[in-house]
Amino acid sequence: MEQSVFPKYTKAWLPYAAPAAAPSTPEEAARAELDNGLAHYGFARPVSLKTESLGEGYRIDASAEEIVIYGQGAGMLYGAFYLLRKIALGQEIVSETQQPEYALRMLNHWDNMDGTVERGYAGRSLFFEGSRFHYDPERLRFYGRLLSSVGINTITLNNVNVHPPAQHLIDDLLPEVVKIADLLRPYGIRLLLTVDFAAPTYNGLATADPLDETVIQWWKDRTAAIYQVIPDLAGFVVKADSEFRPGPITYGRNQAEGANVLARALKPFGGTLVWRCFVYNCRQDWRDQKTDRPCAAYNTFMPLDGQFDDNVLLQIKNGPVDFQVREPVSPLLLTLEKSNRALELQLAQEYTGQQIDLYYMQEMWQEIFDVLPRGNISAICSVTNLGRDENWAGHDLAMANLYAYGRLCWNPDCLKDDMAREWTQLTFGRNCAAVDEIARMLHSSRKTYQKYNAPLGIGFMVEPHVHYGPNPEGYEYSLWGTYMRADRNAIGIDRTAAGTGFTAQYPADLQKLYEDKSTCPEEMLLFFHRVPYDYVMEDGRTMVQRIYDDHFEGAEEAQALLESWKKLENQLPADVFARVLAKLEKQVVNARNWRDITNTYFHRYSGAEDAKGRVIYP
Ligand code: GCV
Repeated sequence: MEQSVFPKYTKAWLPYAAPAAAPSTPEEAARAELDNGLAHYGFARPVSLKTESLGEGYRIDASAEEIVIYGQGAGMLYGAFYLLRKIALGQEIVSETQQPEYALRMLNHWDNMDGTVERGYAGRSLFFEGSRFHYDPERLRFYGRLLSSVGINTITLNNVNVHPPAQHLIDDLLPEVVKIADLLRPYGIRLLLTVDFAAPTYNGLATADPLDETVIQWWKDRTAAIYQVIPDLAGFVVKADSEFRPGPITYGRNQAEGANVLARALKPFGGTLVWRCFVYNCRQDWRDQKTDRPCAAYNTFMPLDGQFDDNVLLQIKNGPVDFQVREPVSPLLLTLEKSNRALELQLAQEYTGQQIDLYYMQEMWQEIFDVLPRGNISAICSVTNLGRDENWAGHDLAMANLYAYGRLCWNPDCLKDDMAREWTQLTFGRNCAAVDEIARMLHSSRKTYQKYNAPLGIGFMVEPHVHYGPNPEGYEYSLWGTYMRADRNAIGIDRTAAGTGFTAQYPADLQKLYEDKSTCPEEMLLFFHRVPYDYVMEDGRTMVQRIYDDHFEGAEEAQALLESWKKLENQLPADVFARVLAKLEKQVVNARNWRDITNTYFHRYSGAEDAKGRVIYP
């Protein structure tokens, strides 16, 4: 493998030198990180590492001149990274013990073996090219360091849509997977393999029916063979019966019957079966007013609550539709009681600006945790935003999302702190003059994007397939169940008891809140209700005037982000400055397009003039 074919890459938030030699254990990695990190930050006190079994946690004793980090395996490495972070941020070092909130802190790559990344906006795959493994081992070690430094401990390599030849990652291509597992193990990172539910049929069986004895045996044998070579495999991930993927329904079985067969094959080895709940009818007819896509996951999985084995983890997208700019929390996350649940987020900015537009996610996650009782989920997962681009995430500032995500998985309490500021200080230096401004830009970015994007909880007003750029009716007459049904009087779908009944899926307090237009949070008004253009909002504006105002303001704020950035030219490395500048210039154009197309669209339907007389194109 020629190194020269691989691009260089930035050090992201780990500015000190990477260890010269590849560590073979997390303890070795911890020592190497400390040696380089302490020297880089000029930290004078001695630091030692001592073994103590604390699971993945660690204990810091700072009571004497010598600081001692106690831990074992990955726990020791997490302790070393934690201490280095505190030093980098200039925080007081105190004696304390830390444990992660969730055992599985996962990152899902949607990488294909041809080198493309589904919904990837940061270049080609870090792992694959030309239908084979193709990677820079040094870069993957750096990737391991980045993930470990924020506590992410589990990854999938390949897309949940398993495209050939990735179905062979569990058999013929397994020796190559083993190499990646070996490379990342010293960073405390375990692999999950994304498998195709129909895998037995690619291996000579006539069916993948989960109740067929030969199929059951096939999964057991294959799983045992995999654990022979990757004994610490975290388990499998499956996208079943979703967007044309095979699953138990294909064979007349239900989701629990399908999941349990794979879970039982994993059970003897302590593996987890991560089963995605993104199941809905993707062949809907827009003329059908009864089927309502947000209802789908709950309708499929709630009746099966209690039927999944204890090593099945149901992975549920944060919203009931599909990672839209603004959605309520998925009711399934709040109502399942007898099944293990994982929250699925999307760092990849599929609908949130594709790593061209700035969109910082901390506040969005905070809103989820505001309604999700602690303990309701036992794991967190996110679709990654990484690729082979020099700056890892395509947009330099999008790395703040990965950083905050890792910190969130370790402990959601971090959302109360300013993760944007922390990331900026670690990346550009604690005393960098741009810190305040960059943190401010990050925090304002989500509101700005929402203002110029689809209004008040409506989704899918985007270019079909690519999902970037405005196209109000791009998905209006499609098969995907993504309608808003605007006409000359109103916009939105009534999802209350009088409409599709979706609100009934929520616990009573939220049901009550969403059911009534006057209590429904305005940002989600058009998600839950069909609302006339002249509906009067809390502040006295009509709904359509609010849409116009938001879109004018959003485009202005995008322009202001660009102007803010221009002032930072001399405070940042020239390459970072130039890359982000180019992104913000594109964002300004994008925001104007959203403003003009959205405003014109609703103006044409409603006939309502803008109260402020601004330009809305006829
Ligand atoms: C991996 C959305 C995306 C698809 C993705 C799917 C999923 O529909 O557009 O690209 O497929 O979600 O989460 O499985």
